[in-house]
Amino acid sequence: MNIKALKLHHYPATRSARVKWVLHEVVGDAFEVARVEIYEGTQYSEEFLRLNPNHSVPVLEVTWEDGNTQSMLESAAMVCFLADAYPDKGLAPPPSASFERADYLQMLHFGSTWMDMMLWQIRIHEHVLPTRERDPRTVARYRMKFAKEVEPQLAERLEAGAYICGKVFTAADCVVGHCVSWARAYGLCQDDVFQRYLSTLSKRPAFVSAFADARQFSLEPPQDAAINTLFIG
Ligand SMILES: N[C@@H](CCC(=O)N[C@@H](CS)C(=O)NCC(=O)O)C(=O)O
Repeated sequence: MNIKALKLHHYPATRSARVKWVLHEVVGDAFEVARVEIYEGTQYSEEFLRLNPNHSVPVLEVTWEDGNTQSMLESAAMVCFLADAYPDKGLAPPPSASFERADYLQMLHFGSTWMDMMLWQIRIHEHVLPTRERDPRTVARYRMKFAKEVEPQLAERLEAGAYICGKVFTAADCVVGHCVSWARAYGLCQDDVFQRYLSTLSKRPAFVSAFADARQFSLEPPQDAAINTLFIG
């Protein structure tokens, strides 16, 4: 069935930016964006919780040609879905038993689970949890693990090819690229190879559109922000 409309619930530079990037790659500007003020706690409103009980962005509403609307709640699923839904854009090796498809899925999910998990722990223990709940050991553990284990794996790939899966840009770059940029905000991924990677990615018009609002994001929520009392992990 054909997709009739797409609507992204988004907050600048967060995980919804990965999906916004892929949306710009596949449909240009032909999708709706609803900004969710996550520092003001809009994601905990009854209306938003009906859409996403996990109180988070992104949410992607997909309206099908029969008029039904479906909500997707996981950024990696959205990225994969969109790349496959618009095969003419060449963002993913076709879903078949191939080395390229296996490698693409491996890297997309390495970004969305393994890298993301470490960055999220650093983020909440450095910036989001109430001070009494922050654990410096968790931050130290994941900073060390990211630098010692993740960075060399990425660097080896990026030294062999401009993109995370080799010579061709794929939707896996939208996830890994977002995580690399996130990591750099924490002083990780500082080697030249990562700078080169982001410089290559940032030349894409879809990247420019997706991150045009990124400066509106601050790592630290304002002191009086509602999220400081509402956030539950
Ligand atoms: N599994 C989700 C995680 C989404 C997520 O945690 N989003 C954060 C922003 S990056 C959020 O909206 N947090 C708000 C909150 O939990 O209060 C995905 O990757 O799509």
